[in-house]
Order: sequence, then structure tokens, then C-alpha cells
Amino acid sequence: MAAKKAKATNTVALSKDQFKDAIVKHLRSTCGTDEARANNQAWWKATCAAVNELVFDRLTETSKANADKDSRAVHYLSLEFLMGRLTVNNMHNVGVFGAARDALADLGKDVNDICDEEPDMALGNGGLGRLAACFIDSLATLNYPAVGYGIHYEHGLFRQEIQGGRQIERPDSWREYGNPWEICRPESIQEVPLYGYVETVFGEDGKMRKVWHAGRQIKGVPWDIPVVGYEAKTVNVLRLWESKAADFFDWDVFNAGGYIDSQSEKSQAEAVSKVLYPNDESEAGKELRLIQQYFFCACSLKDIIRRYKRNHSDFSQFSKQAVIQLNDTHPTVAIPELMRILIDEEGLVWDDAWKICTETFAYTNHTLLPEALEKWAVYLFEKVLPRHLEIIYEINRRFLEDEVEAKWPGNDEMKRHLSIIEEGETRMVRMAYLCVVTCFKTNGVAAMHSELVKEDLFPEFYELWPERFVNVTNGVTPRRWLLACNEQLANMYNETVGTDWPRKLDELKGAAKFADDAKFQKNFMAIKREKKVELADKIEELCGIKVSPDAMFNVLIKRLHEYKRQHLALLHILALYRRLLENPDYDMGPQVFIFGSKAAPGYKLAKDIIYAINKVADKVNNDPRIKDKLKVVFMPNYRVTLAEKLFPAGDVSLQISTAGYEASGTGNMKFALNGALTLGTMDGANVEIREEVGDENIFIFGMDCDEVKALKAAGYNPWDYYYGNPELKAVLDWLETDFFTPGAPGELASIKHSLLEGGDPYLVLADFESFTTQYTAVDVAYRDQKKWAKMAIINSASVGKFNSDRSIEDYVDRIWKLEKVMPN
Ligand code: H2P
Repeated sequence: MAAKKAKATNTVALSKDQFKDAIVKHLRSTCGTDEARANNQAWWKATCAAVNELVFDRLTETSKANADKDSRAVHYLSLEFLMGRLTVNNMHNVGVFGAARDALADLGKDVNDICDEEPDMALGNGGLGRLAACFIDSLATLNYPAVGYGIHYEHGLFRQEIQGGRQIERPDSWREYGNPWEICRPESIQEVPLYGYVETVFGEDGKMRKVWHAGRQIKGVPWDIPVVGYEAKTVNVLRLWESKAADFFDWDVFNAGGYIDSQSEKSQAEAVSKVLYPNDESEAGKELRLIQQYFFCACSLKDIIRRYKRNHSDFSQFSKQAVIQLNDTHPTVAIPELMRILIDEEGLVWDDAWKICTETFAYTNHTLLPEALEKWAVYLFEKVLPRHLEIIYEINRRFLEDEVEAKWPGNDEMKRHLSIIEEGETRMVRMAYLCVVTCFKTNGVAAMHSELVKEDLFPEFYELWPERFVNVTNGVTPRRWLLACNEQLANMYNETVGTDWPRKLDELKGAAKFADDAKFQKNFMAIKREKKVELADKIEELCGIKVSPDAMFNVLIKRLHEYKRQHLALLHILALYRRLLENPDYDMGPQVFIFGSKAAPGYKLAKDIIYAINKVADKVNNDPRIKDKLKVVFMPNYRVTLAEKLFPAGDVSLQISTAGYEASGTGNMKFALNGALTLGTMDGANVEIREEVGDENIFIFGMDCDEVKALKAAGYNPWDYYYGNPELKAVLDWLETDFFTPGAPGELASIKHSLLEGGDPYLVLADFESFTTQYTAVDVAYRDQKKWAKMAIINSASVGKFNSDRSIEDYVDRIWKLEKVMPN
């Protein structure tokens, strides 16, 4: 089906001609060039400047309205904001996408080519950071006062290259040549102290005070990214802090010829915002990461307090005006920092300061994995943040002596168990405990996960304060994940259910009644095919692999981690390949498996899995015996921009984590919205997707959470599965040969070893048989295209619940209690 032109779904803010004039004007006045000489980079910047004429106006109006009304606001503290590109999104949200596209076309430019100039803002790692980006989009769309706070990393998540099948990490430079969306705000620079020692002093009134004599200061420079609400008057701000040396460099040293020395303080200070997730295997890396966390929390709190003080002379209203959401434990150090400011700098007594903290902070937990629950060595805290450690000790003392003692009198074992300080060879601060002890709400990110947070992660805390634990199921913004990335389907929905769905995603339900309609099915599947053709072209361009858009596209895109079980999909691919080699007429429809994933640089097995996928791909894709029935693709440098091409093109959405391990997932929601069927476990938000789309429109396999727990409790032995299933044994043994790595046997063996000698911690082998069996059912279903179309339509039309606007309304209702300031 030919791509219909996207119609602007909201009020047109500028006509095509006005937009054209604005672009031409900005080519000259902003970019210092003209239509004849400009390259695409200049066209892109001029286009952004034209959009910004509208954006910046609304930004100013929003901040004025918030200040005038002295409104309560949420401050979303997150180490990650995975924004991706902003141009198309912002054009849609201010209602000028159609005008911009047509204006550029008149000027001889293609909107896609121009927007392709924009680098991704990859200031995040995976679902957690992308969730933060969806949330600030929804907050602005719903006209809620909100500020996102994070770090202005010079380099975001690494750029992934694949060389000889292996992941190579390269620096990502998203703002090397300037970024038209950000505004530097030197007027709001903050100073951040570090290191040093704490002195106890007595004032003239005889009262004891603590004074932190910092050993160093660094400077936080704020950069504001406007966050444009869809069809809304609100433009909120994402404020990202860049670290700089407090004194630019030492003039005296410089003048005396010490050019290098004079720069050292500068480069040390700048290291703080240099990269997202510095490798923290070394001590220096750990220290840098703790400093990063403190740096952005300290800057953000000072900023919040500065704004608060404009209208208030004491702190009695603070928790009424400000709610601070801690996105995972990364910003936990904000808690002792606020205590420190209130007590040491503002002169409040402990109880008053503590009351404010317990009414201001709320915490979102995103994972149950013990390794992801942060702990910091006490000695590190003592070195970098000595006063904060004292405060944490005092919080802990009061918690144990008052609350734990009252609930479990005389139970020292319980005190040890719940202490914020973990005893052991190296004493550690348990950041998650500090969050739960302080925050007025702790939430999980999907219904099942929130239950596990109460039952398994924090059961005693839940016993103490059941009212503090709530669930807010994640969501995704339909503006980016349907309207902007799947123009064709968006237009089809505009014609079917009207144009309100990008806000009210439930309206898509209206399309479900056409699920049986032959013409609707045909159009729906034609769009899916068109998106698959686009993806197939991209695959050929990036990987040199030809895939047929008529094959079933199985897509597994997410951070690489053993619990997400990319290697389970790999074992299944090996089984299919084996079946095809043994029987060239083996009955299966053509299938393509598409992976996109980055592995943490220090995570060896994850990198081995990427290597294995690529080696298997090399072999399978070039084996004429299997007659193109099976293809395997690993797309390099998976990021938001690539995701925007992958989600609309997927037929099967692989969500195959071990039940109980994936907190929610959000890719599962994006796939279903774009008409892919889930093949997944009863984990995270898959459970709720199943509730929405119906059991007959989803493929569930494997053990559920209780079965996983029971098997582990009974003593899981992966060898039983290895010896019990000849196909599984054969594919695992295959990994040890040099079949996929000619001349280098054993190169893929680490995967087998982790699953056998390593104990298979995520029960890959236990779920293998169920997975392959269910995959056969998926293949059979796909070959009945009419039935498949119906199921795909029902999926897409039924996932309105997973609109991030709904998540935000839940946060507002259950936690934040905000009011809208700008009119709708
Ligand atoms: C994490 C969880 C996901 C969850 C997401 C957002 C940490 O993301 O694992 O289950 O959906 O947060 O709450 P990820 O694994 O993609 O980095």
C-alpha cells in the first residue's frame, strides 16, 4: 500500500508557507548560510530553529505560569533519559509535522533525510531510561508541572560496532557539532562540594552544629531540553547538569608555564559528566560513579530549593510544593543531601527535617535482581561524602531503635537483617533500604512485579508499612511509538477511530470490531508488509543480509542479559537449523530472527552471546541447503532510532525472560501496539498484556513464577534437561565444535558451560522444550494469514492501557497529587 501522507493530527500552528519562510530565515540568520549552499546539517538546524520558535514561546509561558501559581511539581530524578531524536517528535507535538514536511518538500528536501541528521540522545541504557523519556513526554502532554533532572553526559551509551562478530564499543558523541534543542542556563549554575571532613562546632547559643569542610568543589552547569506536550500548551524542562571545574583553570600555574597542571583540575571535574556508566570495576570507577550520583542530586536539590525560596521564607510548605521521584536507587543520595541542607544549612532540627524528607521522596523500584540493587562501601562514602555517612548512620539508628524495636522487640537478628548498613568484611550502605525507610511510597512497575517487591524483596518493610507500597504499571508514549514511527498505521487509525487516539489510546478499541473484516485485515497486513520492506532494506544496508518481507519476522530487541535469555532464542534457532539440515523438507514457514542488543562492556558472557549470534548467523545465512527458510540478523548499534524501525516491522515479539525476573518490559507494549504477537513467559507486563488482548491472542510458554521458585527450591539440575532432551543436547554440544567458528573450536563454548557447569541460573534449559513447542504453534498460526491478521489487529487495538499517560495519571493519583497548571 502506498504511504499516505500523514495528516497533521492537531491544530496547525504554522502553515506550510510560514514554515518555509521560517526555515529559509533560519538558514541565514541561525546557520549563516543559504538555500544554495546549505548542507543537510544546516537544513536540519534551520528546521529545528523554526520549530523552536513555537517551542520556546510555550516554554517561557509554562515556566511563568508555574511560578505565578506557585504550583506543586514533580521532580523526576534519573541517571538516564533515553530520549532518542527529538525533531520529528517535537514537530508532531507542536502540530507542525505536516507543514514542515511539505515546506521542506517545496524547498527540494525530504523530511526524512533532514531528520536523519540528528544524532540520538542516547543518555540511557535500556527500558529504565526510555521509560523516563516517555514519562516526561506524558507529563507535558497532560499539562502537569514537572522537571526531569539528570546528567548532561558528554558521551551517552557507547556506539556499538560489530567486527568479526564481536561487539566493539566506540564513544558516542551526540552533541559534537552542537544540539539545537538545548539551552545553557549559566544563571542557574550550582556549586557541589566533595571530600573533606566534618567538624563539630558549638554556636554561641551552646547548640552543636556540624560543618562539612569540603576538600573540593565542582560546578554544575544546567542545560535545558524543552519537553513538548502533545497538542498541549505545556513545554516542561529536562534539566541536565554538566560538570565543570569551579575555577576554570589556575591562571598562576598557567602563566608560570605549568600548562598541563593547570588543566588537571579541569579535566578531573569534567570527568564527572563525561560518560554514562563509567566502568565501575575499578575503585576509581566506583568513586566516579558515586560522585556522578551525588553531583546531579546536589545540583537538582539546590535548584529545587532555589525555586521554592522565591515564594517561601521557611520550609513548612516544602513537601506540599515539591515531590521528588527517585528513579531506581541511583539518586538515593538525594535523601541524606536534603537532610544535610535542612539541618546544617537551614538550621532545622532533625525531626522537622526528617518529616520533610519522608513527605517529599518517593521511590520506583525497577528490578529484583540482587546485583542491580545498589550498595556502596561505607569507606567510599566516608571519603567522598563524610557528612552524608553520618546522616545515614543516624537515620539507621533511629529506624532500628524506634521502628524495628517497636515491631520486633529484642530481635537483634531482625535489626541486622533490616539495617541500612550491611555488616561484613566490607561494610556497605544498602541504598534500596534507605529509600524504603524514607520514602512515603515505593512502587513497582507492573502488577506482578509490585507483588514480588512486597513479598520477596521487602517483606518486613511491607509488614511495617503496608500502605507505602503501590503499583504503577509502565507505559509508552503513543506519540513516538505509533504516531511518529508508524505513519501508515497511524493514518489508518485516524480514518477508523478518529484522531484522538494519540492521547486517548483506549479509542483504538474501536478498531477491534474490524478485526474480522477482510478489507481491514488486508490494509492492516499491507502496512505491516510495508514496514517489513523498509526494515529489510535497512538490514541489507547495515548488515548486507537479504531477507524476505514475506518471512515471519521474529524480533528480540533489548539490553543483553542472561535473564532476558537471548541465548534461549539462539538455542531454538540452532534447533530449527538442525531440523532443516536433517530434513530439508522440514515443515516450517520462512522465518527471520532479528536481534538488537548492547552488552555491558565488562559482561563477558553477554558479549559471547552476541558473538555466537553473529557466528550462527554467518553460517545459517550462507547455507544453500536450507533454501532461505531461516535467516538470522544481528543489527548493530541498537538504539531508539533503530527501534523506531523495528517495532512496526515485527510479527513476533519475543519477551522470553525467566518468570519473576523482568520487572515489566516496555518493548512488549510497543510491539503489541504495532500489531506484533507476543511469544512470552508469564513475566512482568506480559501478564497484563495477556489480560488485555486475551489468552487466544498471545503465545505463552514456560514456567510461571511459582514454578520457577519451586524448581529452584527443589534443586534445579540443568544436566537433567541436557540428558533428557536429545535435541537440546545436540545443539549445546554443537557450540563446542568448530562448526560455526571454523578452525577455532570452543569459541562458543562459554554459553554451554554457563548453562551446565554454571548451573543455568535463569533456567534456560528448563524452558527450552516448552519454547520450541510453542514456536511451532506460532509458525502454524502465522501461515494462516487471515487468522494472524485478526490476532494482530486485536493486539494493536487492545493495548490502550499501556499508554504512558495512564501511568502518569496513576502516579498523580497514587503518589504525586499534582494539579494541572496550563489549560488543556
Ligand atoms: C528495567 C527493567 C524493565 C522495566 C524498565 C522500566 C530496569 O529496564 O528491567 O523490566 O520495564 O526498567 O521500568 P531494562 O532492563 O530494559 O534496562
